[in-house]
Amino acid sequence: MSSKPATPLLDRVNSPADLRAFPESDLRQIADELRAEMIDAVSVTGGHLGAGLGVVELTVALHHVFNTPEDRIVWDVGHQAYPHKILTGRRDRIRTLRQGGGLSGFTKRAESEFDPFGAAHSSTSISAGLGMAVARDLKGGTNNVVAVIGDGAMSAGMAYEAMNNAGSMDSRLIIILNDNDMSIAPPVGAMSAYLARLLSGGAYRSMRHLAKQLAQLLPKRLEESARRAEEYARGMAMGGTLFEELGCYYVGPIDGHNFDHLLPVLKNVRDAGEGPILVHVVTQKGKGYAPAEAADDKYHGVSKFDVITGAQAKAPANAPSYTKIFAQSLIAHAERDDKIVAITAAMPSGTGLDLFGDRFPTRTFDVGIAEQHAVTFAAGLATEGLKPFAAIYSTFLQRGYDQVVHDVAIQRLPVRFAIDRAGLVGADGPTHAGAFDVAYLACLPGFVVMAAADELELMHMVATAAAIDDRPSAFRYPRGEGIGLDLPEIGTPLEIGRGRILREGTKVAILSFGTRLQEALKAADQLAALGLSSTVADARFAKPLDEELVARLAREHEVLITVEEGSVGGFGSHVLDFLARSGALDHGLKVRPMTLPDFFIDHDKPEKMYDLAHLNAAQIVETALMALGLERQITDIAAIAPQSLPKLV
Ligand SMILES: Cc1ncc(C[n+]2csc(CCOP(=O)(O)OP(=O)(O)O)c2C)c(N)n1
Repeated sequence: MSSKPATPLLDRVNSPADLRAFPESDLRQIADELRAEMIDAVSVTGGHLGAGLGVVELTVALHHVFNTPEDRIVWDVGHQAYPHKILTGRRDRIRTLRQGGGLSGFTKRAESEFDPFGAAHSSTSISAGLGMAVARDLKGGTNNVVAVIGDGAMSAGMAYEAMNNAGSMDSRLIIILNDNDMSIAPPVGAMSAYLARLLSGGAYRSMRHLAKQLAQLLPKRLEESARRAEEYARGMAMGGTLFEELGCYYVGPIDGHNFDHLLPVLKNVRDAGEGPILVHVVTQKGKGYAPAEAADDKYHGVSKFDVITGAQAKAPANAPSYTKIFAQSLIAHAERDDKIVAITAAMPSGTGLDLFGDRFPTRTFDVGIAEQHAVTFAAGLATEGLKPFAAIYSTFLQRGYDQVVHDVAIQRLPVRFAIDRAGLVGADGPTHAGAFDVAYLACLPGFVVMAAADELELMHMVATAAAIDDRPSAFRYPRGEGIGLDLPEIGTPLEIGRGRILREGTKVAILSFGTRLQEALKAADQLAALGLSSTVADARFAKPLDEELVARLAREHEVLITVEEGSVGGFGSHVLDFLARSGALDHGLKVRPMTLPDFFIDHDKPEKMYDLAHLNAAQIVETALMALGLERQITDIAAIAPQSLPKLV
């Protein structure tokens, strides 16, 4: 017997209000269509897939039960919000995800009224949700606030700070703990083990059968509920003591893919009384797409892929990534020095420390999404004579800043910070850009701050950091591949605070800090074609600054341009500070710092972002010409074929 294909329903959902008009019996079909739509969209854009697949039913149920956008749904991290975006009026743009001018890969206030809070860094949802709930109470409102947080995000201290605070307040806040037993890598730590115990306690199995009855048993209004019913509901849940001790009413665990379980429980907590309620929902990351379910990382983040086979289109790499070179380099040093240990905050594969961990399992520490702890933990290791390398993305290290200052810098402890994803990062956009690390580290007394200009330099900087054992050090390197250099087996320590000159000239000095060096060299070629002789130097260190080099460049050139992939307050600011203090600016030197601009650059292709940031060779040339007062020729130059460029001087 052949069954007729069902008429598509998702096409009739342009907003959650449309979804709420459907009977509950249609939600299964809508969820199936939503899942297929998301898979298809991400197959053409790439992006975060596994997390969204796991919350398809939860997303549909939330928008069906809650009156969004008046009721607020705060998605933690926001990388699982693609199904939410499709249901909230953004389906027509879903294939622009993470593309220039298109939808963000995370929740974003500017994008939709259904995104009440922007996210991307984890574990903020309960704090933000509590703020919204308290604001509602002060304003006399009645709307609901729902924070959806993953088990991985629950490894961060901030989540507990928020629960601790919420537990002592009467504000009505619903926290959905989306427990898929995965972070990006398998989750680590005692919380993960605790959640697993809640599931294995037998409660989950009985709950599956009793979910409907449970809905009736859950307290309608906690303060009015019959004590017996409440006790029964709590007894059935048989756990959650930790959350209860923190002051949250614990409900669960329930099956997050089953509407018969989800809907009655969500309706019930919606109608419950005061205080925070935590609903423990069990889901499967990658659910409903076989290749994702089968993959180790559950397709957390994917490039474009073939929907039928799941095969991802990986761009052919010209050279190994900086991340891999860092990892291999660190392994090479650790082979020779058994004091070297490595720390990651839930990013073993992103930082390359999975490779280090394969080689040195007992010397590798994944502390969970806990950058603050990672930094102080590393400081503790250093006090005992170990040589910790904390490999943390620039953007995530922001979260551990007080620990960097107070626990590392003030005590002058030799913690080595391997700062990956320094600079612009492309599709992940401004939340993930590594823009501020030079500014926030090079201002700290005693710190050594380096930036690698290429992969060989990175190897030397790993060696340098390994050798620095009397103070903190940091070296930054970007996302992506190196420039394809032949590499030695191991790097050589650099002289601390010494830069290098790559090309000698007379008129313009370009002093680069980091991987924009290649653009600086190209700019020098273009300037040479215009008859302008330039020097190109690689500073290597923002701190200690190579003052001798800077003074010489200032003395011997008419224009000094600094170039870096970081914010104002970073390398260029230190150069300017030195020049001003030393009097080098008193004699007509033209200094032009080139930094990231004073606005957040939206996600796009890296080339376009650099263009917008004015950090390409052409813009270095333009800056030099403007400084020399030759800007009138700029438009002429653009119009002329490079081979017939006129000599300007
Ligand atoms: C402060 C911070 N550190 C690291 C990350 C990188 N990161 C993004 S998602 C993720 C795992 C989140 O796991 P979970 O909360 O369980 O969500 P799931 O992807 O499993 O749905 C990590 C570590 C981040 N977003 N923010």
